[in-house]
Amino acid sequence: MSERDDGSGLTRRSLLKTAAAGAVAATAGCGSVGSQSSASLTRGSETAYGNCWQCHKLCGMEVTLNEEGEATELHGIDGHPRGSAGEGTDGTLCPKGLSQLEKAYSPQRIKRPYVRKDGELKPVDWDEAISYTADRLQAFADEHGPESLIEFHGWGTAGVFSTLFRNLYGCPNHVPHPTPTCFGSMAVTGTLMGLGGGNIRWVDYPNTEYVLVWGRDPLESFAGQWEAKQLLEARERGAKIVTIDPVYTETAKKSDEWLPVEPRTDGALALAMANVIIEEGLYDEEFVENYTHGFETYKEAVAGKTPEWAAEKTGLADHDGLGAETIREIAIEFAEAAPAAAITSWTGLGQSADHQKAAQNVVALTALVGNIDRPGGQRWFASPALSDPFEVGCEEELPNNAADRQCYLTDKETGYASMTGKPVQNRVPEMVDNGDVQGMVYYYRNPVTDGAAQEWLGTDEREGALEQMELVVGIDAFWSETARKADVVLPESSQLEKAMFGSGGYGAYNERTWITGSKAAIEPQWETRPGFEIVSELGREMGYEEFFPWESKEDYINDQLSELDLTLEDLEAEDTYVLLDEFGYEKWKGGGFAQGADEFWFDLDKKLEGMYAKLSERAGTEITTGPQWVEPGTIGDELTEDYPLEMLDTRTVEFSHGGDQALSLPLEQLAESYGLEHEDYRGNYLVIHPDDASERDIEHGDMVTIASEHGEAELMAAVTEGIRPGAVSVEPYGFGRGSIQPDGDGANNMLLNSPEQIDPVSGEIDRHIAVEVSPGGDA
Ligand SMILES: Nc1nc2c(c(=O)[nH]1)N[C@H]1C(S)=C(S)[C@@H](COP(=O)(O)OP(=O)(O)OC[C@H]3O[C@@H](n4cnc5c(=O)[nH]c(N)nc54)[C@H](O)[C@@H]3O)O[C@H]1N2
Ligand SMILES: Nc1nc2c(c(=O)[nH]1)N[C@H]1C(S)=C(S)[C@@H](COP(=O)(O)OP(=O)(O)OC[C@H]3O[C@@H](n4cnc5c(=O)[nH]c(N)nc54)[C@H](O)[C@@H]3O)O[C@H]1N2
Ligand code: SF4
Ligand SMILES: [Mo]
Repeated sequence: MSERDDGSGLTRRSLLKTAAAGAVAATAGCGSVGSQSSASLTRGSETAYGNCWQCHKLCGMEVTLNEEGEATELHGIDGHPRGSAGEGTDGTLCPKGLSQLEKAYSPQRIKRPYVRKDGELKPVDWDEAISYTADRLQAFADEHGPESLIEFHGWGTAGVFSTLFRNLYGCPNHVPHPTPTCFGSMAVTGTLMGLGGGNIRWVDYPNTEYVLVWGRDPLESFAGQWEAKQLLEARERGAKIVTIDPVYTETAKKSDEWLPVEPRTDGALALAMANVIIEEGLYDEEFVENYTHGFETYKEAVAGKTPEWAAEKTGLADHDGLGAETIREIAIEFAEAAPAAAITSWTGLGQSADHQKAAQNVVALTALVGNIDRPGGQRWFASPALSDPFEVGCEEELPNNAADRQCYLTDKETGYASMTGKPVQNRVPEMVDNGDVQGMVYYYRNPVTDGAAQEWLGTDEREGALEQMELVVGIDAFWSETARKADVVLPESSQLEKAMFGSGGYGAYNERTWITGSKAAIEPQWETRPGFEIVSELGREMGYEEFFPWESKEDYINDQLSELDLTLEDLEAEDTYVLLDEFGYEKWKGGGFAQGADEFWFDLDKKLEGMYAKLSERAGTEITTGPQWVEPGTIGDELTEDYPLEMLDTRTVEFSHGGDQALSLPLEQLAESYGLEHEDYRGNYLVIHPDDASERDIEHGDMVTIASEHGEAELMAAVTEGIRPGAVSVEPYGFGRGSIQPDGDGANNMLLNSPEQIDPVSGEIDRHIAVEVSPGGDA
C-alpha cells in the first residue's frame, strides 16, 4: 500500500497512533524522507564531490566515479550542514538528490545550442550561438531600449546573469527568485512586521518543545535533509507537533495533531489563539511592552474572536473530537511552551490573495508569546560575510546602467505591487500586449508554470506572450514549451558538471554559519556548458570584457572566498564544508528588527495607511492596518455553484518544482506513491475526497478535467480521505502544458489562474482557485 493511501479511512484516534509509530521508525533509520544512508552502498574507484542543487539547498554529495570518469553513485556527506542533522550524524540525499545521476546523463537534456532560423530552432556551434545572441541583444537595445527586456532568473544563476543584464546591459525589469510565486503574502507581511519574511520558517529544532506546522509540509518540502531529520528528532525528544493543513500531508501523518482547516481560514484560528492567550494572561508582557508597536489594535482585533467562533470559521467544528476545545488547548500549550515554541510556515499561507491578513495574524503570535530568536523559538539565522567578486576581480567599478530606466514591473495605476518592489510576472503578458516589454532572457526558470500560463502560452485563437515577443533567449537544461518557443536556447551543464558554492546560516547547525562548495565532479556532457561560462562569454562578446575576468567559476568562487582566506580546494579537503562563526540569540536587541525597525509591529499603520485605504477600495471591504479577520473570497476567488471546489497545490518529495519532471525515476516514484504505478500516466494527481469524487462519479485513477472560470486542464484523480471535502489539491504543481514532462502528461494548474488573480499587497500569485472537476479527459 502506498504511503498516501495510509490516510484513507482513518479516524483521528488511529491517525494519532500511526503518527507516533511513524516518527519512531523514521528517526531510527533517518530514512523518513526517502533518503538513503551512505553506508549502504559500495565505493567505486574514485570519489569526487558535489553539492545537490535540485531543490537548491546544497546537501553535500560524494560522487563515485568509474575508470572512465563517469559518475556511478551518489552518497550524502556525514555532518554536512544541509544534508545531515548535524555533527556526527549521517549525511543523506533525498530522491531528488539521488536522481541527479539520471539528470547528468539524461537523453532528455538539451544537448547543444540552438538558434531560430527561418522559423525553426536549428543546432549551431557555441561560437555562432554566442555571437548571434550578442548581436540580437544589441539590435534589440538599439531599437527598443534595454527597458523593453524582461529578465527572469532562478536559483542556479550565481548573480552574474543579473549583473550582466541589469548593471551592464541596463535592463531594469528583474523577476528574481523566489518570492513572486513563492510565499509572497507571508514574506512581505512578515518582513514589514519586523520578524523577517523567512524567519517564520526556521524553528530552533534542537531546543524546541512545541511546533505549529502551519501550511507547510517539511517532511516532503524540506529545505535540505537536515530539516526533516531535526523535526523528527524534536518529536522523538518529546516536542509536540501540530499540523494545520487541509491536506493530510506526510508531516500531518507524523504529527501529534492534525487540524484539517478549511483553506484560507487560518486567520481566524490565529486570532482565536491570541484571544485565549491574552485572556489567560499567557503572553510575554515584557516583550510586548518593550519591543512592540500596536498591541492595543491587536487586542481590539482579537476581542470576541473566541475559539467557538474560530471552530465554525475554520470548519474544525465539523470534525469529531476537534473544535473550540482543541483550539483553546493548542493556544494554551503553545503559549506555555514559549519561548521554546515555534511556528513553521512557508507557502500554505502565502499562496492566496486572501492570505495576507492571515499571515499577519499568524506572525503576530510570535511576538505575543515572545519566541522571536529565543532558544526553541523562531530562529534568526546569520550568514557569513563573503567578498564581492566584482570588487576583488574587476579593476573598474561595476556601473548600474539600469538605474535611470523605467521599470515596468510595478502596477502603474495602483502602485500596489510596487509597495515592496516585488515584481508580478502575471502582468508580463499584458505588458507584451501593450508593447512595454518586447523581449525576455531567462535562466533556470520557467515563468509559464509560475503564473498566467494561458497568457504566456496562448490558445488556439490567440498567440501567447512568448510568441509575441520579438526576442526570447533561454539558458536551460530541458525542452519546456518555453524553450521550444525561444529564439536562442543555450544548454546548461547539470550540477555534477560544474563548480558549486553556497553559504548560509539556516541548516543543521543552529548556532554556526557555514560555507559549502565543490568543484565539477564530471565533464560537461554533450555540448553543454556551465551557466557561469555561458554568461561570461556572452558578456565578453557584448563588450563587457573588463567585468568578466575569471577563467572559470572556480576562480570566481575563490574571489568570493578571499574574505575568509579559503579556497574551493580547501573546502574539498574538508568534505565540502566548513563551519564558521557562532551566532547567538535575541539579535533584535542589537540591530533592531527586520527592515531596520526598532520594534515589532502588530499594526502596520506607520507607513502603510494610504496603501490599505486603496486596498480597501479595491476589495470593496474595509481592510485595516492591524491584524484582522478577512473572509475567504473577499479578495481572491469566491466558491460558486458552477465552481464549488477550492483548488490548492502541494509539493511532493520527488519533485523540486518543475525542474526534474523530465526524469523517469521521480515520475515512477510519484505514481507509486499514489498506488497508481500500473497506469500508463506520468503526470501529477488531483487529490480529491471520496465524497466529492463519488458525487461526480470519479474513481481513483480516473482521468478528470479540472476547470475554473479562466481555463482548464486534465490530470489523474487520486481519491483519498487525506484531504478535507470541498478542497482539491494538485500534487505536485506545474506539470502538463509548458512543463518539461516529455509526454506533456498532467496539469499545469496555472492555466486555471487569471492574470488579475494576485495578492494586491505582495503581488503573490493566487493559487486558491474556485474550480469544478468532471470525469474524463483525453490525456
Ligand atoms: N502552481 C504553482 N506554481 C508555483 C508554485 C506552486 O506551489 N504552485 N511554487 C512557486 C515557488 S515557491 C517557486 S520557488 C517557483 C520556482 O519556479 P522555477 O524557478 O521556475 O522552478 P523550476 O521549476 O525548478 O525550474 C524551472 C526550469 O528550470 C529548468 N532547469 C532544470 N534544470 C536546470 C539546469 O540544470 N540548468 C538550467 N539552466 N535550467 C534547468 C527546467 O527547464 C525548468 O523548466 O515556482 C513557483 N510556482
Ligand atoms: N520536495 C520539494 N521540496 C521543496 C520544494 C519543492 O518544489 N519540492 N521547493 C522548495 C521551495 S522553493 C519552497 S517555497 C518550499 C515550500 O514548502 P512548503 O510550503 O512546505 O510547500 P508545500 O509542500 O506545497 O506545502 C504547502 C502546504 O500548505 C497547504 N495549504 C494550502 N492552502 C492552505 C491554507 O489555506 N491553509 C493552510 N493551513 N494550509 C494550506 C498545502 O496543503 C500544503 O501541504 O519547499 C522547498 N522544498
Ligand atoms: S533536500 Fe534533496 S533535492 Fe534538496 S538539496 Fe538536499 S538532496 Fe538535493
Ligand atoms: Mo519557493
